Amino acid sequence: MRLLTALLLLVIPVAAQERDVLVLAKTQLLADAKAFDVFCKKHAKTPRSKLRKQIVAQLKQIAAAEQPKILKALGNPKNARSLWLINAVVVRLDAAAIAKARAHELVKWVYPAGRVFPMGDAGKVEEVLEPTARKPFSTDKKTIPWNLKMLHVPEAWKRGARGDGVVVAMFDAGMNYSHTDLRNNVWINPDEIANNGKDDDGNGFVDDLYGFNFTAGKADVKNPKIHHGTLTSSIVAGDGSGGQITGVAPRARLMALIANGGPYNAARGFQYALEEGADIVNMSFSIPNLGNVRGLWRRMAEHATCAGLVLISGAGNFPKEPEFKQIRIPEGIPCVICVGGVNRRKGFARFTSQGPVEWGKVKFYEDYPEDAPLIKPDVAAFPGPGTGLIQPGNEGYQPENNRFRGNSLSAPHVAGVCALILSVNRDLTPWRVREILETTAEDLGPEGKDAKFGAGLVNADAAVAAAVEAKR
Ligand SMILES: [Ca+2]
Ligand SMILES: [Ca+2]
Ligand SMILES: [Ca+2]
Repeated sequence: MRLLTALLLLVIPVAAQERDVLVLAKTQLLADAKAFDVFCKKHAKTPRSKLRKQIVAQLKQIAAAEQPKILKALGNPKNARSLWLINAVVVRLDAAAIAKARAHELVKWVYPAGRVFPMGDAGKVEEVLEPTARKPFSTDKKTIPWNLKMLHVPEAWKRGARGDGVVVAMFDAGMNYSHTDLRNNVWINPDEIANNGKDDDGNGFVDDLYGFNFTAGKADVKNPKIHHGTLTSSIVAGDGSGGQITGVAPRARLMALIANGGPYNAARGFQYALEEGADIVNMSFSIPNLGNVRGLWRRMAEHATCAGLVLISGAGNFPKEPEFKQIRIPEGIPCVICVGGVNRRKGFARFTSQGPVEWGKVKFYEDYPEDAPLIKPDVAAFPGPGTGLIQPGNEGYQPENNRFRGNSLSAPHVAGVCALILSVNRDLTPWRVREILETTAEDLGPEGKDAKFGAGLVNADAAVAAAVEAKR
């Protein structure tokens, strides 16, 4: 009897066939596959700060014009959620309603939405950090790990590039913001009062002090079980308070966003980053086998880039996958800076995914076919083992022979270098930042940009010099 009940419970939701879908509307900021490159050319000289304002406003306008009509056509479903990064609504529909939505003239495509986070009690953040006055930056009596030295980071600091004024959003598994070396660099939402159960700044999220956990609908971004985001954050902006400067950009700010679970959560994360003033997003995830859904991710990434976000992701650790399958989403998206892995001897880190990437069969794009693919990665950095890292607890460092390795560690090096670049030239567009990274990198392997090293090992000093030069 008990077994029968269990079976019924399993069967009923399937029979109802309701699922969360993302209904993409017809009108989008970028009309077709070529539109992103056209946009970049058109806005070659537009300051990034102006792009942010202009494009966010334009995206919201596009969403407001079409979505009420689509929702009406769908019978105004309960709990519909609107997105503006892309013009789309997320709704729970049964099979018949999905078919109806697909056929509607204002609907471009219907995608799976992934997990949709609950909005309810957002809980409390464990520690409320008070903004503190900063001491002048100094490397005196501080240790600097080999990986930062090999990327010529200390020379870039000497030029005055330390990440000041730049916010890096970490799309990761959370962050221990209490660590001695991170706490001075945590982004703090200036208009949100912590732990009062209210959305004081009216941005749609209750008590979002350091970012938000979109996956669980929670305010706290600390994750005592998974240390991944704490380690990646320390490579971006560990400030050396405890004696070792692990961060490439020791004066940048870290925004913590937990946005895994699918495209809906990621879209909310991007929107949050755009509205709350993040400049860079470091993405620590890699999703395989998405088929046409790759196009949805590309659309989100292209729109975010148009609005002035620099997007970065590691190449992944899947060298056993077949050609074209090793570099996934989001790092396989043309506008996302994909970071490959180099070992301490400047050789290829063998656990690293290689390009190229194809887009030949992806709905709405159909460029970069297998016989003329996209070269990825774009640049390379150090995935470990043995890079300078903090301990996941509240203080201290990993030993120099630590075994942490993976391209989740190579990407934040580049996110840090991008923060250095933007700290000396804030208004560079994301595509110009990427161009500077590539043209100043140290070419490795076969001559020119290749499918193992991209344009080569990033050189922070040369990149910062080029960013200063670009101002003139
Ligand atoms: Ca809020
Ligand atoms: Ca509050
Ligand atoms: Ca090369």
